[in-house]
Amino acid sequence: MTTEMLVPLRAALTLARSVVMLLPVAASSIPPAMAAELIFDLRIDHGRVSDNMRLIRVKEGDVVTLRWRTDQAVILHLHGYDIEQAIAPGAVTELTFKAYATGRFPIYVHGAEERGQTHAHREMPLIDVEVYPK
Ligand SMILES: [Cu+2]
Repeated sequence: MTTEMLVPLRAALTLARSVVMLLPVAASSIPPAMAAELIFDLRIDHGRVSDNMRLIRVKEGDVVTLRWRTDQAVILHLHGYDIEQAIAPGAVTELTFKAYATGRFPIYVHGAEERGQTHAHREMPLIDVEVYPK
C-alpha cells in the first residue's frame, strides 16, 4: 500500500470515529416512545359511523385528533377520558386528546338526559377507541 492510499483511509477512519461519538447524542434527542400525532376523519350519518371506521386503534402517548362531520347536531362523549364534544352539521369539529390511558374507550352519542361521568348507555357506542401500551 502506498502513502497516497493510506492518507484517505486514515481520514475516513477519523470521520467514522467522530460519527460514532456523535450517535449517542443524536439518539437521546429522539423520544423513546415515538409518540405519533394521528388524525382520523369520521362522518356520522343518521347516528352511525360506517363499519370500517368504528374501531380506532392507537398507542399510549399518541396525540389523537378525531375530525367529525355529521348530518345532525349531536353531543359526543368519550368515556374513560370523559370528554364531551358538541358537533353540528356544516362544520368539521375536532376532538383532540392525548392517549395517556390504555384500554378500550367507547364514544357514545349523548342525549339531554345523559350527563356526567357515571351513566349507562342502552345503545351501541358510535365508535370504540383502543389504546395499546407503548
Ligand atoms: Cu356517555
